[in-house]
Amino acid sequence: MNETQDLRSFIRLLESMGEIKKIEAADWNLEIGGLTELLSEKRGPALLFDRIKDYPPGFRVLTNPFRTQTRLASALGLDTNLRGLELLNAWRIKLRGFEPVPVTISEGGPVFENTMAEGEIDLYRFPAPIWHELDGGRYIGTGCCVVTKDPESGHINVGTYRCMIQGKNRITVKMDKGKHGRMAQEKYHQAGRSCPVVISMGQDPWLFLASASPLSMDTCEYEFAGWLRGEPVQVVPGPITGLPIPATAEIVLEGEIPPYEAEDLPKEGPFGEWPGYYTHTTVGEVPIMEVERVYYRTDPILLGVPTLKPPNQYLPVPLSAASLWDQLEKAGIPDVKGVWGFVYGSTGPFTVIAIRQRYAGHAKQTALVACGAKAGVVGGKFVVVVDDDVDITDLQDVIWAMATRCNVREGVDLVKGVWTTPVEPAVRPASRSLRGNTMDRVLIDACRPYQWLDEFPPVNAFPREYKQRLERKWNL
Ligand SMILES: Cc1cc2nc3c(=O)[nH]c(=O)nc-3n(C[C@H](O)[C@H](O)[C@H](O)COP(=O)(O)O)c2cc1C
Ligand SMILES: [Mn+2]
Repeated sequence: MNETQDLRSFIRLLESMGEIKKIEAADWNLEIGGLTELLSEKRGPALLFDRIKDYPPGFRVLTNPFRTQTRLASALGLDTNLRGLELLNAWRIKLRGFEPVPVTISEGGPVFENTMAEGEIDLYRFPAPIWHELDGGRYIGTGCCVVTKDPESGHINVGTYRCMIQGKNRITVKMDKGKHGRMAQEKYHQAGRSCPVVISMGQDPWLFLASASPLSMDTCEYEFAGWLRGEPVQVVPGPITGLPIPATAEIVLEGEIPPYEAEDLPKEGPFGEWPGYYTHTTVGEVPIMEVERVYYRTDPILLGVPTLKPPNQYLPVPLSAASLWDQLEKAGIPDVKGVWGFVYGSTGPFTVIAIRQRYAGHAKQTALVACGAKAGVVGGKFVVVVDDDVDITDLQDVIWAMATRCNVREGVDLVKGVWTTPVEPAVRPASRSLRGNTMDRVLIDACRPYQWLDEFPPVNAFPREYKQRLERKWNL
């Protein structure tokens, strides 16, 4: 690779593919968010906003970077003609070959072209949008990468957690409990120390994908990004924290999260979240970062990846379904032919799994494992298991299978009290607990009953191959 692989080279690639549109003079207050949602609905091009109202030309925002399967496949280094389950499966197979690619350390980089030092810091100098109508503030961090270091092991973690501007030099960083960055932060605070943090607000797409992916605790997202893009990520030790800063990032904040009491923390949210609601607004819960330095490239580009109401989502295929597929196989479920999700900020809320049934109880076993497996648990509610003649990426086909093959009394189960996400809308506000909440699961076996499979009525549709022959014969 001759060219630096940064956000700018990705934008040039999108230009050469005809997959990006420039928009001038939009307002950071709702218009950028509205246009992002509209073009996401249309599965349109990526959007590069320039000459944003109230801001100097060159201070830009990029949104919808991966909204089409062509763009996503290209970023994942896969065949850009792959679609649906084939694209998901190609990603799953590629993931098996993951080998960490360590970072290289350089002395400087474009990110240091401009600096705001203490006293000069003003986060409002960047065109952070109000993304959705009821948002409680300006979210500068949506397509962001939060870098932390475990004080015991020295392990570096990079995670995407939403960040709201709370003042010229203060932002809340919503690392939910159990997330890797949060666990590192808690260790510093238990020792009475501040947690050093670096946040990149615009960076190459591979680092963002790594940062937003559910990787294991011992995987460093920088090393995953290096593998994904085929060359090491270049980092520069942060002048204040020593934490690795991506050399070609667009905007980077460096500072710390001091130990806090609940009364020190402001209101966070509301924010239009991935299930499609403004659910999780809190006061006194979300950690706050004191920003001590800001570094940015000349004409910086903020990467905006706002969560949107389903079926809009920043990815055109539910990539996390690949992890659930693997976890089912690791749990010993044979003949899983595909996994898909329909409310896929995560696979959980409505998961569909196709199997080739091999024995009595196979379908129930699949549903039980899926509702507890790590990759299926977040926001989980419905797990549907179907035979592999059903196209699980087509909701009509899934509903047809549920409506016709499910023998309701035998095929539907309720599992109570499973782990869930803080953004679950169906937990009453007064019942929300700081210790987290649970949600029940409905397991739906929509497979033809294995015990009398041979007696089940045949499907009333011509085979696809026959119809393809007809198409060719009559040139249809
Ligand atoms: C656009 C976007 C926003 C996200 N916002 C949050 C958030 O505010 N809090 C959170 O805990 N996870 C959020 N996530 C999910 C995390 O990025 C994801 O769980 C990731 O694996 C976290 O990294 P970690 O496993 O190293 O903790 C978001 C993901 C995306 C794509
Ligand atoms: Mn991690």
